[in-house]
Amino acid sequence: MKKTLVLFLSFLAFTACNDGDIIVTSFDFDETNLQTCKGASSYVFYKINSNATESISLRITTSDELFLESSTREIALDGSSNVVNYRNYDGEITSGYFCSAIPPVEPLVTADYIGASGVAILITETTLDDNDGLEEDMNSNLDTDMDGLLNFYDLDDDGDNVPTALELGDDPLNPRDSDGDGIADYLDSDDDGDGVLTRYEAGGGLDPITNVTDPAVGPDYLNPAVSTEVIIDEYRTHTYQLTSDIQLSFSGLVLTNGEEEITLETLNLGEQQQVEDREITVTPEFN
Ligand SMILES: [Ca+2]
Ligand SMILES: [Ca+2]
Ligand SMILES: [Ca+2]
Ligand SMILES: [Ca+2]
Repeated sequence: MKKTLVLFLSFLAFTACNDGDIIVTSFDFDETNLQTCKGASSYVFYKINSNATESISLRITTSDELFLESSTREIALDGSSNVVNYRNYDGEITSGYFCSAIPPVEPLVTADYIGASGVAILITETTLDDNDGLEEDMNSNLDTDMDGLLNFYDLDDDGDNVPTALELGDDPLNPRDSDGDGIADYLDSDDDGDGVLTRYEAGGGLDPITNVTDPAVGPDYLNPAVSTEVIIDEYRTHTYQLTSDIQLSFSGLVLTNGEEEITLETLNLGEQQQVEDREITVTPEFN
């Protein structure tokens, strides 16, 4: 006889009956961290409970990058390419159990509930940061130099090939304005106001800072007395930091193990911070 147990929001404990045997599982994953392994064409999200003899895992088969931009994905479980396993073991397991290509033979799986129906909800929140010293609004679409990198992750906001971090001066709240025209250097394409773009005061290179005619004054782009123009319509290489956090939950998850069936209306596996944390390097096209 098939028995169905429906749990609402509470997963601290449940029991399932099977021909007189009482199977007690803690289903206690609240205290443990969500972890992730990424393979060539799959991801595994898993939690190992505190005594390391139970796990719940989700394997998704996809070659998509799931962590490079903010998104909410609903992934239908099908029992094969996208599948949940809730397992008990006869000994402790470690993250290597999920992250190695060939699972270890020990410990043994003593119970394996397979989740072949329901929906996994994966929320990715991605942050991009140019670390340029400015507090910048991540919701702003401002792209001052129109190079395709929005200001909040563009390390050279005005596209003059002088990094913003080197144009702010000592106080980012009162950024330097060398020519006093009311436009701060980091947003001013002609910093010394001599009529020649800063980008064109680099002696034909990509670094205006090192092009110095008069060492007593400094670089030509900050010396209004020198206005030698060499047209250079190229940007230097940009880098920014990409960081992603994820949240994983399930809706309508049905776990089956032979005749036993457990239905979880919702199951929240919590979050993992910085599942992705990498530096992106890009050289913007000049338009
Ligand atoms: Ca930009
Ligand atoms: Ca700049
Ligand atoms: Ca200015
Ligand atoms: Ca200039």
